[in-house]
Amino acid sequence: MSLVVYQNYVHGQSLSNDTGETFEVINPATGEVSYLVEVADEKIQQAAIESAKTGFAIWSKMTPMERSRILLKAVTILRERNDELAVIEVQDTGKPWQEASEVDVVTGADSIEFFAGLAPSIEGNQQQVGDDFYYTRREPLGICAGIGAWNYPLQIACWKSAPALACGNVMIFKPSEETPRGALNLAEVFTQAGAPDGVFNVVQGDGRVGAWLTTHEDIAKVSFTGEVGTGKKVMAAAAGSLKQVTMELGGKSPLIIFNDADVDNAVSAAMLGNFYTQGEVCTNGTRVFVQQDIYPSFIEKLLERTQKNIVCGDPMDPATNFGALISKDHQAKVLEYIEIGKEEGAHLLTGGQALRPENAPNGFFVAPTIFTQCTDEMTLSKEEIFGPVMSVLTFTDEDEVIRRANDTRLGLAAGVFTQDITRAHRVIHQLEAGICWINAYGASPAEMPVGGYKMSGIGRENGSETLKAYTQIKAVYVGMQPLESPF
Ligand code: TXE
Repeated sequence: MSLVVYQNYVHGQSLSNDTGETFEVINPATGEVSYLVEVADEKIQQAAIESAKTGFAIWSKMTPMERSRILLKAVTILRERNDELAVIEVQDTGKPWQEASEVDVVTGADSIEFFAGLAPSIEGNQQQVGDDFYYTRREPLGICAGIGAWNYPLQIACWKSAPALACGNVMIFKPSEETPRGALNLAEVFTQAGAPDGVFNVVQGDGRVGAWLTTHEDIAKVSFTGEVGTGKKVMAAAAGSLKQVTMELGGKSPLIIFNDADVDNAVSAAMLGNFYTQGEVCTNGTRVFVQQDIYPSFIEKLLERTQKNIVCGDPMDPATNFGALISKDHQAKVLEYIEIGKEEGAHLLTGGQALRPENAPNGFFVAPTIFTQCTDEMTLSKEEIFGPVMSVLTFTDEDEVIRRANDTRLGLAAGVFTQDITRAHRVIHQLEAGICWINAYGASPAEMPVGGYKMSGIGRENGSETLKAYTQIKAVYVGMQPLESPF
């Protein structure tokens, strides 16, 4: 049976490339090729830029209310198509249906809804300076590029396009080559909602197409989600044309459990922060610091719930809550980290092996894995693994754990569990991280700005703060008197 071939999305429709070059997309739960996708070649790239210019000329002249109405129509369509779109996220990512049907489309739509609501509130200001005065206008940047990672394909496309389009910009978006379809679906939804052609174009391909987006002169800004190493390349390339950048990068975030924490809650956080989306979440709390006295009960409950409550298998089975890793290569990378952990002396408490569930025998699965007796110097404690591998460390006092938690060039997220409210805030205020939770972990509502400190990122997504990244301020000075001049 011949495979379906998906294309690039330019000017409100699919557009075929000239070279005929395609790449395969694998379903991580079956190991089989799902479909092919045409690469954005020279023709597509040029067409995408011309289309974006045409779209911008119309979209940026619409009123914020008109843009808001179209974005809200897109939200309605996304929510109506929730389940159909969630299935595609499962097939592309290997994540459980349980998650995709509840989180991926919902949180993408939430972000578009949030920024659609803010669009009409964008305003400048005016001040008198004697008889003269000045006023400011917040104007769009123009063409923005979005480059997505593969763990939340549709959500990332929504989170990047929402503020950009709300402010009157247009976007050319490149999804990860591992998960191309979510962005194509979003493009169709924007068109169905009434967005003018060229407002949201989708170009397909790997880092080469991504690199093109970061260097093209007509692109004003790049919003990137991915690894730190790639983020550095993106930022360096963007410097050539002084593009603005938003960087949503990786992390190796601390989750700190104090002696007085509610142990069941703390175990929930550790499992959510390491096994949800089979560990492929950038904000994961993969360094779990447990204070000495609570350690025995914490470990006992953690092991019991990990061995009893995790259902690994066919991600489309509603009972599955733990899916396949994105690719065979990624599965091998995670297994390699597990071997390194053993060699460096960490104690493997549970997991550590590839899995072959009966209902998905050919998928790329790795067992939920917990290492204890970890030290700060171990590779497991220093490098982002981006898989279901939890590193448990112990600590004695508050100052020690804060110092150790901050002892990294990364700074994406952090969590603190304690019933002592002053300690919770005192500690979280000292942690060098941009996305923090107290007695919670992972929640990321559209209202909350998210992004990293240090090497984990630049700028924010979601939250009203993010609007500022998608407009530029023009100041206009108005002379009310004859102009004085010494000449
Ligand atoms: O990243 P990659 P992946 C991070 C997560 C992990 C990574 C996993 O922590 O580190 O993303 O995603 C394109 N110029 N986050 O493996 O390999 C590539 O084609 C331009 C953080 O996808 O960096 C893909 O589309 N683009 C995040 C994208 O970059 C290039 C939440 C990412 O690829 C390129 C989710 C180049 N030279 C995941 N090379 C957060 N902080 O919110 C590759 N690409």
